[in-house]
Amino acid sequence: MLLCSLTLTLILMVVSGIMCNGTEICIGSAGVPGIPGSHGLPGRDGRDGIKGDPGPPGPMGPPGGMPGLPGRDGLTGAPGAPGERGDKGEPGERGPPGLPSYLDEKFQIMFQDFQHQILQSKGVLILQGSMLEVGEKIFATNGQSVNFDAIRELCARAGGGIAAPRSAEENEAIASIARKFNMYVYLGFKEGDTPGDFRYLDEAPVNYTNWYPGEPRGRGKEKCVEMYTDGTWNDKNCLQYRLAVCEF
Ligand code: MAN
Ligand code: CA
Repeated sequence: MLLCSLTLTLILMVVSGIMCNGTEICIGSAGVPGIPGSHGLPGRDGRDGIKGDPGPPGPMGPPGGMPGLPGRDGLTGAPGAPGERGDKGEPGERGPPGLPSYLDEKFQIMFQDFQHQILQSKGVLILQGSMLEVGEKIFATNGQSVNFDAIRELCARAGGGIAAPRSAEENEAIASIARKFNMYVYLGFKEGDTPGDFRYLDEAPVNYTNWYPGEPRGRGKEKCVEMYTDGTWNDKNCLQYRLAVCEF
């Protein structure tokens, strides 16, 4: 039996290419790989994975479901049109008395500034030759020649009136403007219902005249008065173009 198993070991060693020396230490070459074993049993379930992304929305359900809950409030609407103007409120209580203007430093500075600006403007206009100062009065022209009504309007818009001389001095000032522009000037007079009854535009009778010899001779048909460049006057129709000279 022992002999039999030794022999078998020896045969197996030789067949599998194992060479041994006398002290039973063997050096063999690798054997032929065996045939693959059969599949094992399925393993145990692994641990749960991480949560996946939400899926796409599903298709719309069939009609006839229950009405949903009311939606959230909409956005705030555009502001409405402004309301009507309210009634004027009661006047407030009277404030404490202010300083007299001559003591109020701010007022003084503002006043001096106004004065300075007015003098500057006056200086520019006088230098331009479009303005003349006679006593309390200022005569000025813009160089335009238009009819009598247009001059009245133009002067009123400027805050004055059409030039109406009340003295020889004022008359000469207007005449010098007429000469400078080489144009006749309509004066601030109008004839009343009685021919030859010329009046200031406020109906007051004229207190100074400088008619050209023989004038007025329009016998009620020439309702306006023009000034020649020598300063004398002529009654004339009101529709000529004459230099606009205003007084302030
Ligand atoms: C024209 C007009 C009149 C004026 C005479 C003077 O006819 O200007 O107003 O009186 O000339 O000759
Ligand atoms: Ca005349």
